[in-house]
Amino acid sequence: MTATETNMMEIIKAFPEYGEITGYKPITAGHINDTYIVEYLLDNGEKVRYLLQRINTNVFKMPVELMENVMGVTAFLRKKIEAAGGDPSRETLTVYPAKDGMNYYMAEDGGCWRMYNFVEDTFSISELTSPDDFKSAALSFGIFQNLLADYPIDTLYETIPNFHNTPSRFKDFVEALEKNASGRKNEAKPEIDFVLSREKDCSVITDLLDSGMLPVRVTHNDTKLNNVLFDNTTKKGICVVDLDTVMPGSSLYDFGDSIRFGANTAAEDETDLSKVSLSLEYFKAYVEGYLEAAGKSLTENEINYLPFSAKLLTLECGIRFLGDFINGDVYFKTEYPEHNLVRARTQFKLVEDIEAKYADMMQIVEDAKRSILGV
Ligand code: GN1
Ligand code: MG
Repeated sequence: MTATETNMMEIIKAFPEYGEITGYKPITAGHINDTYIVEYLLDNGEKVRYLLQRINTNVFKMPVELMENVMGVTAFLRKKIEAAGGDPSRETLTVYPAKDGMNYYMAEDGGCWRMYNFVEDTFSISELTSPDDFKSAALSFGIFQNLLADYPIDTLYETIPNFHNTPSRFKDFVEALEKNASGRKNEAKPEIDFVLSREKDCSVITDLLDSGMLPVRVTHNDTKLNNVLFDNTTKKGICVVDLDTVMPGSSLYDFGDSIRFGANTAAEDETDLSKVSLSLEYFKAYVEGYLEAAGKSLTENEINYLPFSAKLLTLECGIRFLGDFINGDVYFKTEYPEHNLVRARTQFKLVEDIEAKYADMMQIVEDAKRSILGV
């Protein structure tokens, strides 16, 4: 059953009624969860909005643990933001429990719902028009990482095991090929070869983590540009959202995924591949913002592997899109039958372009190290 068919009023009323419910509408962003804005009219005539989300339990098989992670992380962030004189109601998400006091509501059809504040007077960006905005996103994600640097990492559940473990993603992909559940394997021969020829790349970051050459950190793991809210007035990034995948990981996952999405000169599902490329200008802006915010706490290896992480996270995402195409579109939301294949193609085109521009990317990191960190 899709969310639109479920009884939305039953779900809305499972949460405290802040006033008269005057309406709700879906937001279509995101490939995983279903999101709605719910509006209430307060007694004093004011209107307030909240964000109601159905957690995709096909993807997040541990919603209870996921919500525990979110509660822990948001409480931790709130304290730090308050201590720094910030406004936690705008600079982090707040979970609003259901009437029964639980931090989620399990609907009769098994749907798992939770409510957040809606951060008013903000906007998100799905396509960049200026490197400054990307630098601002980098500052937000860098600050987010810094704020969580002393979070008790052992208390975090790994809600999706091996989320950015690329060798494990590669293995899943090979299994998908063997099963060929959709029967569409033959439609993607060049793309499949592209993946198989890059198997060696897959284990670079996990090997460094395993050998202790990269530190394990609390990471966001889904650092798409549209997971930062920008303030309408200052136009600066103020709040990092989509905390479902906050887990132990590598800073390189967050950096690489940001570049994969934001420094692509085309949309993730652009069909004209000639438009897909890595913008060195945007890459530079992000490197500078990220090093400005988090550079002092990064190790030399973390900094040196920044360009590689952009390539690997792009490859990994392409592997996941292509794997889902071959599995029959069972994971990501799709709008048309070839959608996952189209997405995989943009990722692989971007990987090729990153490979072509690799020396320039290394140079940009070297220059930023010198100018920002003085090393
Ligand atoms: C999914 O939910 P959304 O759209 O932010 C996915 C990410 C992918 C991204 C690709 C839990 O993120 O890992 O990078 O799509 N999230 C999950 O656009 O799998
Ligand atoms: Mg997400």
